[in-house]
Amino acid sequence: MPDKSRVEVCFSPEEFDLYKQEYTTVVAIDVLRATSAICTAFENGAAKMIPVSSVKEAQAFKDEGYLVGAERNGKIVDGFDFGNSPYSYMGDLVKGKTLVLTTTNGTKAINRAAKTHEVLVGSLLNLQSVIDYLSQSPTDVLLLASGWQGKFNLEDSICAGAIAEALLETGNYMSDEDSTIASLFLYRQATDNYFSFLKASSHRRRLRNLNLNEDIKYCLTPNQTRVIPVYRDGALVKMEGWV
Ligand code: 3SL
Repeated sequence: MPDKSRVEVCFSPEEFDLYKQEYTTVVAIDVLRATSAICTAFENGAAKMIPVSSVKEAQAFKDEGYLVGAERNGKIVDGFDFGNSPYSYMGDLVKGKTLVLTTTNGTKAINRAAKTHEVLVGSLLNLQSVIDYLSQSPTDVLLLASGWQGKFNLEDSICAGAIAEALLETGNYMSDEDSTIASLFLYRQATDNYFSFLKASSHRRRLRNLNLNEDIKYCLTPNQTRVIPVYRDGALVKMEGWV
């Protein structure tokens, strides 16, 4: 019988170096809201999305005429086309376009992992699709929560727990890190109602104070798309031959 693949959860990009050697694929997760916005853009026909880590880099793309989203601390950065709301990435505006995005945590997590690994973008929006893909093509996979400014957060860890649970159930995966066990526990507690489970979470509070309740509801509603964004040559594109 072939060896099982490994699935583990990393709670924050700050811990990434402790895990990175052993994995082929990283799934970057930022449920509220970066990876949800990215999945939404591809569902709405975006051609490419360039994740950049700093506002300075984003400004350089803006100066070249790109459509650029920039968010810091939940707010649109002045002078950019949009921020991080998934609702900004719907409709004809994004169709066929190459977009650029910088966010407080999500794009940094993607870029950090992309230097050394194949990176897929996961969220609750494309949860089942990511599970199906990794079930069909088992590989050593690290589920990388973007967290908040280097710290643990609930929503990304719950999404990681949902993916880990489904992959372990296939029998083709194993895990032995406590972070994965903790994510499984959190996911099982939250699965009946993410919205109410996350009521007290710091990021939900932060976004609610910015009147972003509709964004939160949308991002916490699983399986609205089958797209899987994947990082190739400096940009995210829709995974070819999938959906
Ligand atoms: O940190 C991020 O990447 C963002 O998704 C944060 S926020 O949802 O825009 O506050």
